[in-house]
Amino acid sequence: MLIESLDTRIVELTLPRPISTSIHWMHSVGCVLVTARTDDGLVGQGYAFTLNADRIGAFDETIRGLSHLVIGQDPRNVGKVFADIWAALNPTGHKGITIGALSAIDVALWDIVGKAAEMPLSKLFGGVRDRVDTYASSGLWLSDSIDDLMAEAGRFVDAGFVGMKMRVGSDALETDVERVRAVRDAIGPETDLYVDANQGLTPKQAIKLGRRLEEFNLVWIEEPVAYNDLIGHAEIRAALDTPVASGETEYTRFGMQAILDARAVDVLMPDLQRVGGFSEFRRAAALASTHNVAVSSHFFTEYSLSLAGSLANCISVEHIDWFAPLFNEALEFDGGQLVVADRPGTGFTFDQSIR
Ligand code: SMN
Ligand code: MG
Repeated sequence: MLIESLDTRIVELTLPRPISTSIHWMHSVGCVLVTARTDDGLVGQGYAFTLNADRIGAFDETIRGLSHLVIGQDPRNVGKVFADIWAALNPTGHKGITIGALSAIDVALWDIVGKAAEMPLSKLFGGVRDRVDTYASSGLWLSDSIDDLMAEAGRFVDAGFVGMKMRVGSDALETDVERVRAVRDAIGPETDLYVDANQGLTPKQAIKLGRRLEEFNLVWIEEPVAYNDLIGHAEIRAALDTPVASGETEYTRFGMQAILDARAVDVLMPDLQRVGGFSEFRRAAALASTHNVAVSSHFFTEYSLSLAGSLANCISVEHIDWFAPLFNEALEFDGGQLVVADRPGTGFTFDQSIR
């Protein structure tokens, strides 16, 4: 079984409305869809994306620039292809666009491996669960008014979500407190509430805000400070009862190891694209387990189910609905949890009519 072709296609998905976090303004996501085909007719898919399609062409170019290391290879040797690409990336580095390209290829090859075995990847990796906790994350933006926050939080509850994430990191601490109080009031004490500061605070600000937010019984405070301020994370973690989550902005097992060694997080949040695909996410989760730290996936809801279904220390999957139009298959919910797809490979295939 050999890979015959590796094709890419760029698709831009417009968000329902322009939105912001403390550091991002977004109106769309640009995606490079990667499709690998074997000589015996199997198809594997993966994608990389950027907010607003910023520099998406550079991702496309980097993926296509690695195709000579993929074409002609047996996809079941995904470990060899990963190692060859890793070695080839050495001069340009193991962060940023290079790793995003490797990740999309890694996901596409694993997708073929699962299809060749006629098994869902969650089972091929060694299944641990067929349902996983999730929380609504495609809403409650910093750009939303308090009335909008309360209305949207109510809609998430009505839709069956048992948890949701709101963004903090407003200009004034009191504004954040007021907004979190409003959402907590809207959803009641039983619904899980997460906050994400998107690195918008200093350690002092985060501790001050975190103390004020303890009364709202948050599941976690995410990226309270700059992603690379690991000492700052650890200080916040020591000062608060509320758990600290981070990791989405770091790359590869080496980045994850530094976070874990610094005792910076209660929950490690690798992002499939930045960590380095299924191969590297699984290594990151193993590293986290040696620190008795839980993992929760960032973005990539559909694909992360393969990981959540097979990683004992994965506690939840972030639910982002932005990428649903890419796929023929819809996510399945059961009592506020996400169902791990019981279809071969990732269980998700691109809708070829998407533009
Ligand atoms: C986030 C990151 C980038 C764009 C939107 C939201 C956020 C999350 O950090 O974790 O969802
Ligand atoms: Mg985040």
